Amino acid sequence: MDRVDMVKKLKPTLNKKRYVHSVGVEYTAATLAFVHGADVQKARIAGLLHDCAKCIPTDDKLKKAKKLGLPINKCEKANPDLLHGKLGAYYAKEDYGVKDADILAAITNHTTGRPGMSLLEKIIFVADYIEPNRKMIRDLTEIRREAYEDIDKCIVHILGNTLEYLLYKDTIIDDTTRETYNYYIAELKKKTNRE
Ligand code: DGI
Ligand code: FE
Ligand code: FE
Repeated sequence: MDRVDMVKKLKPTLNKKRYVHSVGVEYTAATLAFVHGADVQKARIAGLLHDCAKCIPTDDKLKKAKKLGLPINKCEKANPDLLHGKLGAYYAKEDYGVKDADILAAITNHTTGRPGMSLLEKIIFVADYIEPNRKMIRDLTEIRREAYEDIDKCIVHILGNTLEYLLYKDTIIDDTTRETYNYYIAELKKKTNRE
């Protein structure tokens, strides 16, 4: 499916703010792919579609994930909005004809990240957070600079701030979010030890 057809399908499933955000993630992911040497077209598709399941009502997210037999952890059960990545990858494949496993993984893992992300997964995780339509959040100027200069450092910064925010909100935190944070802290340490 080409971009025009994807947009035709995607637009009516999202509210205006979410559509504008998706296009923002698409072109931000393209710029990151340029800088870091990833496939620009893949980055665009993953960025455009990453939130394609976001606007499904919360209860329906859980119902659909169950019906599809997707793995659902405790945190996702308590907070089914977290399932929009997994569901999004399913729709990207079934409704938008995306076959590329790396694009599907980038959509699946864009909210929590995961230890050992591919470059494309990192790009979508970061682009989601820094795209220009995001309201100004703490450290965003610095995080945007890190995104282009040291993407692993940027990931640690994003996850650190996200974990702090989630702790402050006193909501349940997905194990993967913490595991990803710890993994990339260790990666940064390895890098500085080598220098
Ligand atoms: O879909 P977006 O809003 O563009 O961004 P996203 O997919 O990163 O989702 C952001 C939301 O997910 C934000 O409200 C924080 C929340 N989130 C991220 N990790 C966790 C989490 N919420 C819980 N409860 N637990 C997590 O580990
Ligand atoms: Fe999302
Ligand atoms: Fe998003």
